[in-house]
Amino acid sequence: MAAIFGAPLDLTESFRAGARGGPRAVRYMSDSLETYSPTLDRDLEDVALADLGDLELKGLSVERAVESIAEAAAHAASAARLAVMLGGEHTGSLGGFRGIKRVYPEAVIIQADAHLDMRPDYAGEPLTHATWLHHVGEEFGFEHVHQVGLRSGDRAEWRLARSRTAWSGTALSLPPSVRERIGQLPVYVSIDIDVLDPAHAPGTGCPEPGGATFRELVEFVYSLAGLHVVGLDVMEVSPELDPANITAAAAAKLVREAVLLFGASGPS
Ligand SMILES: [Mn+2]
Repeated sequence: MAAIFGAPLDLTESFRAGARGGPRAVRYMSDSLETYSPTLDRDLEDVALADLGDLELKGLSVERAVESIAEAAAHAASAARLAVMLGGEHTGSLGGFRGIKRVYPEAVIIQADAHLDMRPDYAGEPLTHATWLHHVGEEFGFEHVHQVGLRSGDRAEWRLARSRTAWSGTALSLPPSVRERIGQLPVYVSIDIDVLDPAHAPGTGCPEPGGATFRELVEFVYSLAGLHVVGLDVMEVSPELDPANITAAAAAKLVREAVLLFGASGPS
């Protein structure tokens, strides 16, 4: 079983806003998808799927909104084998991981992102989509942080990532030794859609050239089969920047494959 909720957070974008429209756009584009995945030979019709709707975050401070997301993520992870969050700006993933930690205290995080998101603050603001992972590190330990697909950050972020995290790499893959250390610990996967090349995901606040194709990203998700993935998010879809909805289509298909891979009962 999988439980999905939307977190249309859009308070701290550093460049272009619009991620509040992400959950709605991803649901809309999911209508064009088949329920059957030929790669996985599984069908959504065989998976119990609960859509818990979108959180009402309007008018909340970023701290209150993140806490509200944490409650929703904990609820979803308690109710289902897989909790899925549709963003919304990436700051919401601090709430997503907090909520997962309440249900699975041993959980680790794997972030797929163009950006390190490890600044201690951004333009004087402590909690933004450029700093949320620093908060994760401070609250839960940087040794629980794994990052892939990286290609943008300032010098201090790279230094912090290289010296303190379990893994921070430019490739969209985890080395076998890192994967072995994760073992069967519960895993939260956080996907910033900007890990994709802007050609594959133009609708996002901070596009960063030199990224992955959709096929490479979905192959990365498939490569996580065998890990105990209990939570997943797809963040930073900003549909107003992408009238063709390429970005939301990519996010919707990623979610379908993840739900079929990690949310189906039986061995995964
Ligand atoms: Mn990013």
